[in-house]
Amino acid sequence: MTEAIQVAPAPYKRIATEEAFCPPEMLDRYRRLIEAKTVPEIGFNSMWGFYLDADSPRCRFIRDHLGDLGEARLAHMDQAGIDMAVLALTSPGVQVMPAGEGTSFAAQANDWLADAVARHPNRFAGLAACAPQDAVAAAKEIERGVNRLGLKGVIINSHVQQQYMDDTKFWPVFEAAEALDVPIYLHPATPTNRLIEPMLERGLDGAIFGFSVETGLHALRLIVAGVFDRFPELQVVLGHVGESLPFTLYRLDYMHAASVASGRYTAMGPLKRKVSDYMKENFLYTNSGVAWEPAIRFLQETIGVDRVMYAMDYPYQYKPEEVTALDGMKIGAVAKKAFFEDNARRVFKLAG
Ligand code: 1DF
Ligand code: MN
Repeated sequence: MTEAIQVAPAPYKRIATEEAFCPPEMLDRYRRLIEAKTVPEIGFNSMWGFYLDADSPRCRFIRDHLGDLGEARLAHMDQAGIDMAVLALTSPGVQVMPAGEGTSFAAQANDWLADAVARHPNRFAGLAACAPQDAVAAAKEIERGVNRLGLKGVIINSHVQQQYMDDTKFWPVFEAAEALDVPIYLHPATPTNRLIEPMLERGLDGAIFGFSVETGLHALRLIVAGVFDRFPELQVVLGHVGESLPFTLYRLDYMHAASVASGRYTAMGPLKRKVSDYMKENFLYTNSGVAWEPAIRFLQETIGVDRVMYAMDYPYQYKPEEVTALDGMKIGAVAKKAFFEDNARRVFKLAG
Protein backbone atom coordinates (compact mmCIF):
# COMPACT_ATOMS: atom_id res chain seq x y z
CA MET A 1 0.00 0.00 0.00
CA THR A 2 1.04 3.51 -0.68
CA GLU A 3 1.07 5.81 2.29
CA ALA A 4 -1.30 8.72 2.26
CA ILE A 5 0.48 11.90 1.30
CA GLN A 6 -0.65 15.46 1.65
CA VAL A 7 -1.16 16.89 -1.82
CA ALA A 8 -0.74 20.61 -1.93
CA PRO A 9 -3.67 22.32 -3.63
CA ALA A 10 -2.90 23.70 -7.07
CA PRO A 11 -4.49 26.49 -9.11
CA TYR A 12 -5.62 23.89 -11.65
CA LYS A 13 -7.33 20.52 -11.73
CA ARG A 14 -5.04 17.59 -12.41
CA ILE A 15 -6.39 15.44 -15.24
CA ALA A 16 -4.57 12.17 -15.93
CA THR A 17 -5.07 11.06 -19.51
CA GLU A 18 -3.68 7.51 -19.96
CA GLU A 19 -5.22 5.49 -17.17
CA ALA A 20 -5.85 1.78 -17.75
CA PHE A 21 -8.73 -0.45 -16.74
CA CYS A 22 -9.88 -3.92 -17.60
CA PRO A 23 -13.19 -5.66 -16.90
CA PRO A 24 -12.42 -8.85 -14.90
CA GLU A 25 -13.96 -10.96 -17.68
CA MET A 26 -11.26 -9.77 -20.04
CA LEU A 27 -8.52 -11.17 -17.84
CA ASP A 28 -10.45 -14.47 -17.72
CA ARG A 29 -10.66 -14.38 -21.48
CA TYR A 30 -6.91 -13.70 -21.77
CA ARG A 31 -6.24 -16.69 -19.54
CA ARG A 32 -8.25 -18.99 -21.77
CA LEU A 33 -6.65 -17.59 -24.94
CA ILE A 34 -3.19 -18.15 -23.52
CA GLU A 35 -3.90 -21.64 -22.16
CA ALA A 36 -5.43 -22.70 -25.49
CA LYS A 37 -2.45 -21.16 -27.36
CA THR A 38 -4.83 -19.62 -29.87
CA VAL A 39 -3.19 -16.19 -30.22
CA PRO A 40 -0.06 -16.36 -32.43
CA GLU A 41 1.50 -13.33 -30.74
CA ILE A 42 4.77 -13.79 -28.88
CA GLY A 43 4.42 -10.54 -26.93
CA PHE A 44 0.84 -11.08 -25.78
CA ASN A 45 1.49 -14.63 -24.58
CA SER A 46 4.70 -13.62 -22.82
CA MET A 47 3.41 -10.52 -21.08
CA TRP A 48 -0.08 -11.56 -20.09
CA GLY A 49 1.04 -15.13 -19.42
CA PHE A 50 3.24 -13.52 -16.78
CA TYR A 51 0.99 -10.78 -15.41
CA LEU A 52 -2.01 -13.08 -14.93
CA ASP A 53 -0.24 -15.32 -12.41
CA ALA A 54 2.94 -13.67 -11.16
CA ASP A 55 3.05 -13.20 -7.42
CA SER A 56 5.23 -10.09 -7.05
CA PRO A 57 3.70 -7.07 -5.31
CA ARG A 58 3.77 -5.07 -8.55
CA CYS A 59 1.90 -7.74 -10.51
CA ARG A 60 -0.66 -8.17 -7.76
CA PHE A 61 -1.15 -4.41 -7.58
CA ILE A 62 -1.77 -4.26 -11.34
CA ARG A 63 -4.20 -7.21 -11.31
CA ASP A 64 -6.05 -5.93 -8.27
CA HIS A 65 -6.55 -2.43 -9.59
CA LEU A 66 -7.16 -2.79 -13.33
CA GLY A 67 -10.65 -4.10 -12.60
CA ASP A 68 -11.61 -1.41 -10.13
CA LEU A 69 -13.51 1.66 -11.30
CA GLY A 70 -14.73 2.49 -7.81
CA GLU A 71 -13.54 3.37 -4.37
CA ALA A 72 -9.99 1.98 -4.42
CA ARG A 73 -9.10 3.79 -7.62
CA LEU A 74 -10.68 7.00 -6.41
CA ALA A 75 -8.73 6.74 -3.16
CA HIS A 76 -5.48 6.35 -5.11
CA MET A 77 -6.41 9.35 -7.26
CA ASP A 78 -7.09 11.35 -4.09
CA GLN A 79 -3.77 10.34 -2.61
CA ALA A 80 -1.94 11.51 -5.71
CA GLY A 81 -4.01 14.66 -6.18
CA ILE A 82 -5.57 13.46 -9.44
CA ASP A 83 -8.94 15.13 -9.94
CA MET A 84 -9.94 13.29 -13.06
CA ALA A 85 -8.84 10.18 -14.98
CA VAL A 86 -9.36 9.54 -18.69
CA LEU A 87 -9.76 5.76 -18.75
CA ALA A 88 -8.90 3.33 -21.54
CA LEU A 89 -9.13 -0.43 -21.91
CA THR A 90 -5.73 -1.89 -21.11
CA SER A 91 -3.40 -3.16 -23.82
CA PRO A 92 -3.92 -5.08 -26.08
CA GLY A 93 -7.64 -4.80 -25.33
CA VAL A 94 -9.80 -6.75 -27.75
CA GLN A 95 -7.27 -6.50 -30.56
CA VAL A 96 -6.05 -10.09 -30.01
CA MET A 97 -9.55 -11.58 -30.25
CA PRO A 98 -11.26 -12.98 -33.35
CA ALA A 99 -13.12 -10.16 -35.13
CA GLY A 100 -16.64 -11.07 -34.05
CA GLU A 101 -15.72 -11.63 -30.45
CA GLY A 102 -13.55 -8.53 -30.36
CA THR A 103 -16.40 -6.41 -31.66
CA SER A 104 -18.88 -7.65 -29.07
CA PHE A 105 -16.33 -7.53 -26.26
CA ALA A 106 -15.44 -3.93 -27.12
CA ALA A 107 -19.12 -3.01 -26.82
CA GLN A 108 -19.35 -4.70 -23.41
CA ALA A 109 -16.21 -2.95 -22.20
CA ASN A 110 -17.54 0.39 -23.42
CA ASP A 111 -20.86 -0.16 -21.63
CA TRP A 112 -18.99 -1.09 -18.45
CA LEU A 113 -16.82 2.00 -18.75
CA ALA A 114 -19.79 4.29 -19.47
CA ASP A 115 -21.52 2.97 -16.32
CA ALA A 116 -18.50 3.88 -14.23
CA VAL A 117 -18.33 7.34 -15.78
CA ALA A 118 -22.04 7.79 -15.05
CA ARG A 119 -21.43 6.90 -11.39
CA HIS A 120 -18.51 9.35 -11.09
CA PRO A 121 -18.94 11.96 -13.82
CA ASN A 122 -16.63 14.44 -12.13
CA ARG A 123 -13.81 11.92 -11.67
CA PHE A 124 -13.88 9.70 -14.76
CA ALA A 125 -14.05 10.10 -18.52
CA GLY A 126 -13.45 7.29 -20.98
CA LEU A 127 -12.17 6.36 -24.42
CA ALA A 128 -14.03 3.90 -26.64
CA ALA A 129 -12.46 0.53 -27.39
CA CYS A 130 -13.02 -1.07 -30.77
CA ALA A 131 -11.88 -4.08 -32.79
CA PRO A 132 -10.14 -2.71 -35.90
CA GLN A 133 -9.82 -6.30 -37.18
CA ASP A 134 -13.36 -5.57 -38.43
CA ALA A 135 -12.87 -1.93 -39.31
CA VAL A 136 -16.43 -1.22 -40.43
CA ALA A 137 -17.84 -2.63 -37.19
CA ALA A 138 -15.16 -0.71 -35.28
CA ALA A 139 -16.26 2.55 -36.87
CA LYS A 140 -19.85 1.80 -35.81
CA GLU A 141 -18.81 1.04 -32.26
CA ILE A 142 -16.77 4.25 -32.11
CA GLU A 143 -19.84 6.19 -33.19
CA ARG A 144 -21.99 4.42 -30.59
CA GLY A 145 -19.37 4.99 -27.92
CA VAL A 146 -19.11 8.70 -28.62
CA ASN A 147 -22.69 9.59 -29.54
CA ARG A 148 -24.64 7.23 -27.29
CA LEU A 149 -22.27 6.53 -24.39
CA GLY A 150 -20.57 9.91 -24.19
CA LEU A 151 -17.04 8.55 -24.54
CA LYS A 152 -14.40 11.10 -25.47
CA GLY A 153 -12.13 9.42 -27.98
CA VAL A 154 -10.82 6.07 -29.17
CA ILE A 155 -8.17 3.77 -27.73
CA ILE A 156 -6.06 1.79 -30.19
CA ASN A 157 -3.46 -0.51 -28.65
CA SER A 158 -0.98 -0.40 -31.54
CA HIS A 159 -0.76 -3.28 -34.01
CA VAL A 160 -3.86 -5.25 -34.93
CA GLN A 161 -2.93 -8.93 -35.02
CA GLN A 162 0.53 -8.03 -36.36
CA GLN A 163 -0.76 -5.46 -38.86
CA TYR A 164 -0.30 -1.70 -38.79
CA MET A 165 -3.16 0.65 -39.45
CA ASP A 166 -1.55 2.41 -42.39
CA ASP A 167 -3.18 -0.42 -44.40
CA THR A 168 -6.22 1.20 -46.00
CA LYS A 169 -8.50 -1.59 -44.78
CA PHE A 170 -8.28 0.01 -41.31
CA TRP A 171 -9.06 3.54 -42.48
CA PRO A 172 -12.78 3.44 -41.59
CA VAL A 173 -11.55 3.84 -38.00
CA PHE A 174 -9.74 7.08 -38.90
CA GLU A 175 -12.68 8.28 -40.95
CA ALA A 176 -15.02 7.77 -37.97
CA ALA A 177 -12.74 9.53 -35.49
CA GLU A 178 -12.22 12.49 -37.80
CA ALA A 179 -15.93 12.79 -38.58
CA LEU A 180 -16.86 12.63 -34.88
CA ASP A 181 -14.06 15.07 -34.01
CA VAL A 182 -12.55 12.83 -31.33
CA PRO A 183 -8.89 11.89 -30.85
CA ILE A 184 -7.41 8.42 -31.21
CA TYR A 185 -5.05 7.48 -28.40
CA LEU A 186 -2.40 5.31 -30.06
CA HIS A 187 -1.29 3.36 -27.03
CA PRO A 188 1.52 0.77 -26.93
CA ALA A 189 1.26 -2.96 -27.24
CA THR A 190 4.04 -5.52 -27.15
CA PRO A 191 6.00 -5.38 -30.43
CA THR A 192 4.98 -7.54 -33.37
CA ASN A 193 6.54 -10.97 -33.77
CA ARG A 194 8.86 -9.59 -36.44
CA LEU A 195 10.24 -7.02 -33.99
CA ILE A 196 10.19 -8.61 -30.60
CA GLU A 197 12.69 -11.47 -30.45
CA PRO A 198 15.96 -9.60 -29.78
CA MET A 199 14.14 -7.41 -27.26
CA LEU A 200 12.56 -10.32 -25.41
CA GLU A 201 15.94 -12.06 -25.14
CA ARG A 202 17.07 -9.24 -22.83
CA GLY A 203 13.82 -8.22 -21.20
CA LEU A 204 13.49 -5.07 -23.31
CA ASP A 205 10.22 -5.85 -25.07
CA GLY A 206 7.85 -4.14 -22.63
CA ALA A 207 7.26 -0.66 -21.29
CA ILE A 208 11.00 -0.12 -20.77
CA PHE A 209 11.70 0.10 -24.53
CA GLY A 210 9.78 -2.22 -26.87
CA PHE A 211 6.47 -0.47 -26.35
CA SER A 212 7.93 2.80 -27.63
CA VAL A 213 9.66 1.18 -30.59
CA GLU A 214 6.43 -0.53 -31.61
CA THR A 215 4.20 2.51 -31.12
CA GLY A 216 6.62 5.06 -32.53
CA LEU A 217 6.98 2.85 -35.60
CA HIS A 218 3.21 2.67 -35.89
CA ALA A 219 2.87 6.46 -35.68
CA LEU A 220 5.57 7.01 -38.31
CA ARG A 221 3.97 4.44 -40.60
CA LEU A 222 0.71 6.39 -40.41
CA ILE A 223 2.48 9.63 -41.29
CA VAL A 224 4.56 8.38 -44.22
CA ALA A 225 1.61 6.40 -45.62
CA GLY A 226 -0.30 9.65 -45.99
CA VAL A 227 -3.04 8.98 -43.41
CA PHE A 228 -3.00 12.67 -42.43
CA ASP A 229 -3.12 13.85 -46.02
CA ARG A 230 -6.31 11.83 -46.40
CA PHE A 231 -7.66 12.78 -42.91
CA PRO A 232 -6.14 16.22 -42.27
CA GLU A 233 -8.22 16.93 -39.16
CA LEU A 234 -7.46 13.60 -37.45
CA GLN A 235 -5.80 13.94 -34.05
CA VAL A 236 -3.68 11.14 -32.55
CA VAL A 237 -2.45 11.10 -28.97
CA LEU A 238 0.92 9.53 -28.17
CA GLY A 239 1.97 8.73 -24.63
CA HIS A 240 5.40 8.31 -23.09
CA VAL A 241 6.55 11.75 -24.32
CA GLY A 242 5.60 10.88 -27.88
CA GLU A 243 7.28 7.48 -27.65
CA SER A 244 10.55 9.46 -27.86
CA LEU A 245 9.90 10.59 -31.46
CA PRO A 246 10.00 14.37 -30.85
CA PHE A 247 13.64 14.18 -29.82
CA THR A 248 14.62 13.46 -33.44
CA LEU A 249 12.10 15.67 -35.25
CA TYR A 250 14.89 17.38 -37.14
CA ARG A 251 16.28 14.14 -38.49
CA LEU A 252 12.84 12.74 -39.34
CA ASP A 253 12.29 15.75 -41.60
CA TYR A 254 15.74 15.65 -43.13
CA MET A 255 15.79 11.93 -43.82
CA HIS A 256 12.19 11.74 -45.00
CA ALA A 257 12.87 14.43 -47.59
CA ALA A 258 16.18 12.79 -48.53
CA SER A 259 14.57 9.35 -48.90
CA VAL A 260 11.72 10.67 -51.04
CA ALA A 261 14.19 12.59 -53.22
CA SER A 262 16.38 9.52 -53.65
CA GLY A 263 13.45 7.51 -54.98
CA ARG A 264 14.56 4.42 -53.10
CA TYR A 265 11.18 3.31 -51.73
CA THR A 266 7.99 2.87 -53.69
CA ALA A 267 6.22 2.80 -50.30
CA MET A 268 7.50 6.25 -49.34
CA GLY A 269 6.13 8.96 -51.59
CA PRO A 270 5.98 12.71 -51.20
CA LEU A 271 3.65 14.14 -48.54
CA LYS A 272 1.79 17.43 -48.45
CA ARG A 273 3.61 18.56 -45.31
CA LYS A 274 6.84 17.84 -43.45
CA VAL A 275 6.91 14.98 -40.95
CA SER A 276 7.35 17.54 -38.17
CA ASP A 277 4.28 19.44 -39.41
CA TYR A 278 2.13 16.36 -38.90
CA MET A 279 3.72 15.81 -35.52
CA LYS A 280 2.88 19.37 -34.53
CA GLU A 281 -0.57 19.59 -36.10
CA ASN A 282 -2.04 16.07 -35.96
CA PHE A 283 -0.51 14.66 -32.78
CA LEU A 284 -0.96 15.36 -29.10
CA TYR A 285 1.40 14.13 -26.42
CA THR A 286 1.26 12.91 -22.86
CA ASN A 287 4.07 12.33 -20.40
CA SER A 288 2.68 8.97 -19.26
CA GLY A 289 5.35 7.06 -17.39
CA VAL A 290 7.84 9.92 -17.78
CA ALA A 291 7.48 12.22 -14.80
CA TRP A 292 10.57 14.09 -15.86
CA GLU A 293 10.68 17.85 -16.22
CA PRO A 294 13.39 18.12 -18.94
CA ALA A 295 11.49 15.79 -21.27
CA ILE A 296 8.17 17.55 -20.69
CA ARG A 297 9.71 20.97 -21.26
CA PHE A 298 11.42 19.74 -24.42
CA LEU A 299 8.04 18.71 -25.82
CA GLN A 300 6.47 21.99 -24.82
CA GLU A 301 9.27 23.86 -26.56
CA THR A 302 9.43 21.81 -29.76
CA ILE A 303 5.79 20.80 -30.24
CA GLY A 304 3.90 23.48 -28.36
CA VAL A 305 2.51 24.15 -24.90
CA ASP A 306 -1.04 23.44 -26.07
CA ARG A 307 -0.28 19.86 -27.16
CA VAL A 308 1.39 18.31 -24.11
CA MET A 309 -0.81 16.72 -21.43
CA TYR A 310 -0.33 15.06 -18.09
CA ALA A 311 -0.78 11.27 -17.67
CA MET A 312 0.13 8.87 -14.91
CA ASP A 313 -0.31 5.40 -16.48
CA TYR A 314 -2.15 3.92 -13.49
CA PRO A 315 -2.02 1.17 -12.34
CA TYR A 316 1.23 0.35 -14.16
CA GLN A 317 3.05 3.32 -12.70
CA TYR A 318 1.48 4.59 -9.50
CA LYS A 319 3.81 6.97 -7.70
CA PRO A 320 1.83 9.76 -6.02
CA GLU A 321 4.96 11.80 -5.36
CA GLU A 322 5.52 12.14 -9.12
CA VAL A 323 2.50 14.40 -9.30
CA THR A 324 3.65 16.88 -6.71
CA ALA A 325 7.12 16.87 -8.26
CA LEU A 326 5.60 17.99 -11.56
CA ASP A 327 3.61 20.69 -9.75
CA GLY A 328 7.03 22.18 -9.09
CA MET A 329 8.19 22.32 -12.70
CA LYS A 330 9.92 25.59 -13.53
CA ILE A 331 7.46 26.69 -16.18
CA GLY A 332 4.95 29.52 -16.22
CA ALA A 333 1.52 29.28 -14.63
CA VAL A 334 -0.29 29.24 -17.99
CA ALA A 335 1.88 26.41 -19.36
CA LYS A 336 1.44 24.41 -16.17
CA LYS A 337 -2.33 24.72 -16.21
CA ALA A 338 -2.33 23.81 -19.91
CA PHE A 339 -0.32 20.67 -19.08
CA PHE A 340 -2.42 19.49 -16.15
CA GLU A 341 -5.89 20.67 -17.15
CA ASP A 342 -6.68 22.93 -20.09
CA ASN A 343 -5.33 20.79 -22.94
CA ALA A 344 -7.10 17.66 -21.71
CA ARG A 345 -10.36 19.58 -21.35
CA ARG A 346 -10.11 20.88 -24.90
CA VAL A 347 -8.88 17.66 -26.54
CA PHE A 348 -11.34 15.32 -24.78
CA LYS A 349 -14.14 17.93 -24.51
CA LEU A 350 -14.44 17.53 -20.75
CA ALA A 351 -16.95 19.78 -19.06
CA GLY A 352 -15.29 22.48 -17.00
C1 1DF B 1 2.83 -1.93 -18.78
C2 1DF B 1 2.88 -0.57 -19.05
C3 1DF B 1 1.76 -2.69 -19.27
C4 1DF B 1 1.89 0.03 -19.80
C5 1DF B 1 0.75 -2.09 -20.01
O1 1DF B 1 -0.31 -2.74 -20.53
C6 1DF B 1 0.81 -0.71 -20.26
C7 1DF B 1 3.88 -2.55 -18.02
C8 1DF B 1 -0.41 -4.14 -20.39
O2 1DF B 1 4.52 -1.86 -17.21
O3 1DF B 1 4.10 -3.74 -18.21
O4 1DF B 1 -0.19 -0.16 -20.92
N1 1DF B 1 2.06 1.40 -20.13
O5 1DF B 1 1.24 2.05 -20.76
O6 1DF B 1 3.16 1.93 -19.87
MN1 MN C 1 -0.43 3.00 -20.65
